[in-house]
This record gives sequence, C-alpha cells and structure tokens, in this order.
Amino acid sequence: METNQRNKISKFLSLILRHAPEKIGLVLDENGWVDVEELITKAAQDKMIFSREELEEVVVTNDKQRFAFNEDKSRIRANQGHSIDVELQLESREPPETLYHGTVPKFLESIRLEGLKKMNRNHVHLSPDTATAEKVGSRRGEAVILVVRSKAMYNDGFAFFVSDNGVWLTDHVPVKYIDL
Ligand code: HQG
Repeated sequence: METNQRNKISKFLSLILRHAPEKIGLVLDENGWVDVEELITKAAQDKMIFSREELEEVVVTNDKQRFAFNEDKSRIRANQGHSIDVELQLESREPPETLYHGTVPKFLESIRLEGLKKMNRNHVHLSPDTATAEKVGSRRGEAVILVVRSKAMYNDGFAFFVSDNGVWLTDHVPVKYIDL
C-alpha cells in the first residue's frame, strides 16, 4: 500500500476510534474496542475501503503505534488520544524524574494560571523525551517544551499511566510541578 493511503486510513481510524465512532454507526465498548469485521463493513459504507490485510498493515507500520488489536485480532482500538469516554484499563506506573510536554507560546499564559489540563482529551499527554515533545508542540507552531517534575507529583499522590504506545498520561498537572 502507498504511504498516502496508509496515512489516510490512519487518520480515518483516529477519528472513528478516538472521537466519533457514530459517524459510521459504530459503538465502542467501554474499553474502546470495536469488532474488526464491523469496522471494515461500516467504513466501506462510508466509502473508506480497506481489507483486513491493509488494516493490519496500517496498525503495524503506524509511526506512533496508535492502534492495537486484541489477542485473537477480532477487535481493534486506539491506544490513547480519545475524547470519548473509554476506560483503557491502564495500570498506574511510577514515572521518571521528569516528563515533557510540547506546546506553543499562545497557551503559556493560561498554562501558567491553570497548569496543564486535558482539554478535549481524557488525559494530559506527556512525552518521555524532549524530541517527542518537540514534535507534539510543532503540530501547532513554534514548539515550547515544558518540563514536568513527574516524580515529585507521583510522590505527592498523583497517578500516572503509560499507554501501550509509550505516551505518559495523567489527569492534571498543577503549575507548581511545571518548569516554565
Ligand atoms: C494545551 C498527538 C491552555 C496543550 C500528539 C495542547 C500527542 C492548554 C493543547 C497527543 C492548557 C491540547 C496529544 C491550559 C494544556 N490552557 N492550553 N491550561 N493545558 N493546554 O492535542 O498534548 O498524533 O489535546 O499544551 O502527538 O498537544 O494524535 O494534546 O497544546 O501525543 O496520535 O492544549 O496527540 O498524537 O491539545 O497532544 P491536544 P497534545 P496523535
């Protein structure tokens, strides 16, 4: 499959599996999973045509490993990034000393007042390294990288989770843990 086509399917899957399954008449279960056959059928009705093999190719080659199959590959879900309410059943984990958040200058004033908020998603997303945070911030303009003192937060009782694709997730980062 060509890269273009893969990206098109990946974008489509992000929309359907994270934000708007109802757009093609799908319902995610409480943990975010959908039946693969049903996804393929309903996507095709929406003129997004791909085979099971092509879907597997998109999942395997995806640059950020955004999607995962269950064990017998009968179901698929997004690993993180949802705006709809799903319970990913991630285990709480002890974070490293620091994690990073890539953002843009126009949000800094508000972040200084409110800390990092999850906005439309279910968690605040943090990166394990500055290169990744730089990429995340660059989606919106000139990236600014914030350093989050995650171990201190954890020691103060805040819970952290890691998605299956290595994104650190938490509920809210109060200003006092951010090096601005
Ligand atoms: C900002 C992509 C004002 C925050 C990426 C961010 C990531 C505030 C934006 C993943 C704020 C939310 C998530 C506050 C946070 N006031 N602005 N108090 N607190 N913000 O897209 O972290 O390619 O929901 O800095 O690579 O940018 O989709 O979060 O700029 O991993 O797989 O509000 O999405 O992954 O934006 O990105 P987002 P994010 P995918």
